[in-house]
Amino acid sequence: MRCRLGVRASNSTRASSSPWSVKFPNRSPTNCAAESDAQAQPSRWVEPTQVRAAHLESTVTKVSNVFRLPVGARPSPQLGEQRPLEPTSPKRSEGGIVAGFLAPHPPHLIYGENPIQNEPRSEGGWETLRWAYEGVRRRIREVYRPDVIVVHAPHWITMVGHHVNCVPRSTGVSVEPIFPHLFRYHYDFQTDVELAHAIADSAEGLGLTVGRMTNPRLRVDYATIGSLHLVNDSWDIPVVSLSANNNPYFYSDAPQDQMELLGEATRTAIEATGRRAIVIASNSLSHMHWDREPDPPEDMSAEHIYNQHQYQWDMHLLEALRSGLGPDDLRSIISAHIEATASETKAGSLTWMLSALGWPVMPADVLAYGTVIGTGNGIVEWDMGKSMIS
Ligand code: 2X7
Ligand code: FE2
Repeated sequence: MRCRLGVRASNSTRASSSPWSVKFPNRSPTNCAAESDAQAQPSRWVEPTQVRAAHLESTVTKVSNVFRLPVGARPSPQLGEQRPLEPTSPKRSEGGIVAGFLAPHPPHLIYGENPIQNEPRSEGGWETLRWAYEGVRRRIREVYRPDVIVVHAPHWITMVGHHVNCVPRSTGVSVEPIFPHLFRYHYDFQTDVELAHAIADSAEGLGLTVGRMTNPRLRVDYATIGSLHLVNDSWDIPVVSLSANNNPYFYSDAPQDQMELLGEATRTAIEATGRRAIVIASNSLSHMHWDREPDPPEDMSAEHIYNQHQYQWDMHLLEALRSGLGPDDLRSIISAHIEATASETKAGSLTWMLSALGWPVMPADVLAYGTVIGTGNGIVEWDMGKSMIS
């Protein structure tokens, strides 16, 4: 599991040229979904700072070579700089949910892109997934032009209830706890606070336990930040972010009913407030993955799906989505896929999104599929305009 990367770094590899220099022939299978980020630290856990120090030591030359800059002179994001909030295009009159995306968040995709907001630097990698996200960004900017992006993410894990980020402006550094050498992202975004409270009210009205997160110092998780960056790297559209309640995360066979209710509550609130919204589910698919990292991490000769079983199940699920199956079929395929692949969708983001869209019986567009450290990742679009036409 991802956590083990940190464990192994502490022993055999720290003194070598990279903290994770063990090559893939030695890699062993694992399933990070069995341990959530929020719990079960491995007993020989290495402090991220130790890992970072070791990594920085070994990558200083690489960073300065790539950018031809003296160490320390690398450009950094202008933190604290207030940006205007206007959407990129005028508000359209029609409200409601105009599109949904399955928008997985592997930190490697941001690392591979080298955006200014992320501290680590790479030689690229995972291009086909990243290029598909470029298309998503264009469609959001030019076609959907939403007032708000509502995101549900599996790594903001809340122990009691479903939480809604109600902080008007969130700023900080989001760090991937297992991959701090890949993802240290400086974020700064605005929340649509009115819609956030409307979703919370509506979810409470449906009997869900709800929390309203108002602490501006809470560090926003990397799945929320990762997916939001990937769909809108200019951060000029307000956001509402929802947590993953721990229950569906811990029990892979737990019913996803609460996610369905949360989806309904989201839709009701969006319609009641007249927002033009897109909803994004920040979920990878099959979730078995390697626990050794190549050097460099973006060595694409080491990247492939964990096994054929995972691949076939991912294809089965994607085929079901692109065939436009009805809700009952989709529910049972999603659940079987979770069981078969330890899919990250067990955190509920996909179910929440489909429910928010009203379980549309329409073919979804699979824009890309690719693996990241062996996990399956599909970028999928539901254009609700199309569903109204057909
Ligand atoms: O959180 C993740 C993930 N969902 C997939 C791949 C790699 C890392 O982190
Ligand atoms: Fe994840």
